[in-house]
Amino acid sequence: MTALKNDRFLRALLKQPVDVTPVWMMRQAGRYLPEYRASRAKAGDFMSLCMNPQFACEVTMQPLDRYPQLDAAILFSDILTIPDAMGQGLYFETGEGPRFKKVISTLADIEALPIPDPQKDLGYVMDAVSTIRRELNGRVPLIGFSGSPWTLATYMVEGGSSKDFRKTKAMLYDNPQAMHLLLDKLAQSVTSYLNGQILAGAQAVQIFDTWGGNLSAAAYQEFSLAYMRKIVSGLIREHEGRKVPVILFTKNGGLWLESIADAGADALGLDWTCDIGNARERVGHKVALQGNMDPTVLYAKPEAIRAEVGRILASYGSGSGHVFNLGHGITPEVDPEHAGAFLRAVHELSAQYHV
Ligand code: 1CP
Repeated sequence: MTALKNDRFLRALLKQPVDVTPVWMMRQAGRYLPEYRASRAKAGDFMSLCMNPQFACEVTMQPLDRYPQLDAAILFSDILTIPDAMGQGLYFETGEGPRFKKVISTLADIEALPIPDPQKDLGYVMDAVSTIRRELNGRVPLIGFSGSPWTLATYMVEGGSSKDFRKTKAMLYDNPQAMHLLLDKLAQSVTSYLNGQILAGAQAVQIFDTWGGNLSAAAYQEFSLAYMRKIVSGLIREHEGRKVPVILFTKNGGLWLESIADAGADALGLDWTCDIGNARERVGHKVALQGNMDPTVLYAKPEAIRAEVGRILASYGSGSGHVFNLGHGITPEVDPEHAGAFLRAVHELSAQYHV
């Protein structure tokens, strides 16, 4: 394997010294980039991009080619590959988001769900990881990812996106045993899926718990965090002679950072609702932090973006343990020039904190 030419992302996750604060953007390959829209048109649709390792590799590389400041690549795929491999039939209605042909609603549905085998059932993802690693040739580390069991369960039970998670929460409170069985199967599936990605070449992994912050404090512990803790304890933590850092991102999880920091991961992703300096005081002795600029700041002018980057860097303060990112994914309407201004500002303004 080629040695990494830029490893400041991995170093910051392990709180080792860096020259500048590393940066990447959630959803950095996506619809805000004209080159992504062209690739998607060529492939036909979104799932064809994901399922063809050459296309997945092409779109993963697009933001890196455009922005030399990016310190990490993220596998181009989706969290919903797991429910698809469990037989739910994922499809995307143009402009409507994800949908499933088969929805999970009863205990019998859950009992019938298979645990996907990463090689046999999700081989296209493993192939994408190894293809991207080869293409990266040590340029920056590659991040693998999965959804959290709770976040995946919401899509599986609702049949797609939801505003209120009506069916999923009714199942949680009416039939907690069924929900636990579903989450347990998902935790097993996610563990072997992420381990498969690590063996195929992912150098760090992130678990996206996009909807965990929608639970009550008690339900979050029991139905989301417990399963992420289980996954973390089953992950391969060292590969190719290097640590493989694990990042947990619970959107709207700011109230629970202390308990998330105890789940065994190396780093926590923060959305923009918490102050990163305060988060560092609370959990910075245990974990590194990733985040946390409001993605809508990218609609403002480059000077305002730069000021906000400066404010977040100052709030975190000196020393390693911070990976700069947005607090959630970049949105399709953002001007790519503004994303560039954001990335440049992180490197330019952060050197002073690493002397
Ligand atoms: O081209 C298109 O129209 C599809 C848009 C799109 C893209 C670019 C979807 C559909 N997924 C993706 C890629 C994707 N999804 C990545 C790629 C890597 C990168 O960051 O560049 C990642 C990490 C995801 C993860 C993902 N998918 C999450 C968790 C992160 C988050 O944003 O909260 C979730 C919730 C999904 C589900 C999903 N897939 C696609 C959409 C539009 C959604 C969200 C639907 C909803 O809001 O409920």
